[in-house]
Amino acid sequence: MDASRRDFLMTAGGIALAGGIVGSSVAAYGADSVAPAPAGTEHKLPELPYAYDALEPFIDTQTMQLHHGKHHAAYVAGLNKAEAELAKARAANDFSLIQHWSRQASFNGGGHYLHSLFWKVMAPAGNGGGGAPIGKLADKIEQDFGRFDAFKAHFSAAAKAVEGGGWGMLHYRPEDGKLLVLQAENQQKLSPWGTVPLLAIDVWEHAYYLKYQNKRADYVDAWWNVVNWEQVLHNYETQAK
Ligand code: MN3
Repeated sequence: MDASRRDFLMTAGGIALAGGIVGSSVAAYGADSVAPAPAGTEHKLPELPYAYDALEPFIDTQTMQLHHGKHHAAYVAGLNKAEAELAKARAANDFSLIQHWSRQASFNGGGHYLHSLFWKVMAPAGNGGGGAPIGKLADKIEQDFGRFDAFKAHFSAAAKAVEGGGWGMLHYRPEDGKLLVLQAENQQKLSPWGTVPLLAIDVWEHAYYLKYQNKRADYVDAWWNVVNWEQVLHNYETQAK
């Protein structure tokens, strides 16, 4: 549809709506305007960069299987569903469920994004995982947090204190080039605009309960053994140019 035709239909629809004579979206827009929605992005579950048992003993195999194969997969499916429903809503000009699908897109989109980051910032202990920050990131952490131990204590405390399901995170803020320790509740709440996650730990119970039960603090403390600092450095260098 060209722009003038679309403008005409939008105007006609607007007039019809204003006049209160619209029985359906088809009536407002004309039957020929209810076209299939443009194809959206098909989000896919990324493969783990290691085997399910690679993070043992700190993160157990069954937790990894369920977390990646079931939980993350469900966020991907939920995001695809939400975006498809929003496209359908536009095509039909029926926004009666806009609140629901907007929330679903945010929640599942946040889940897909953060889990994709989470898998990448971990590696088998002693084989890419553990140790301390390296390179420019090590310098930057000292600059912004005083020393690595202070950063680690801050990050761990934030992760342990998240209320309900959520995340402990390190973000980079391009505006002033600062690193920030933040929390996220669920998959998407409490993070400010304009900052980029570099490192994240999932502290939803599904991330640790099989092995650690209610002892989230033990899981957070153990998790440092599998942090892939090479990847976190890469994430930082990608953002801080
Ligand atoms: Mn999770």
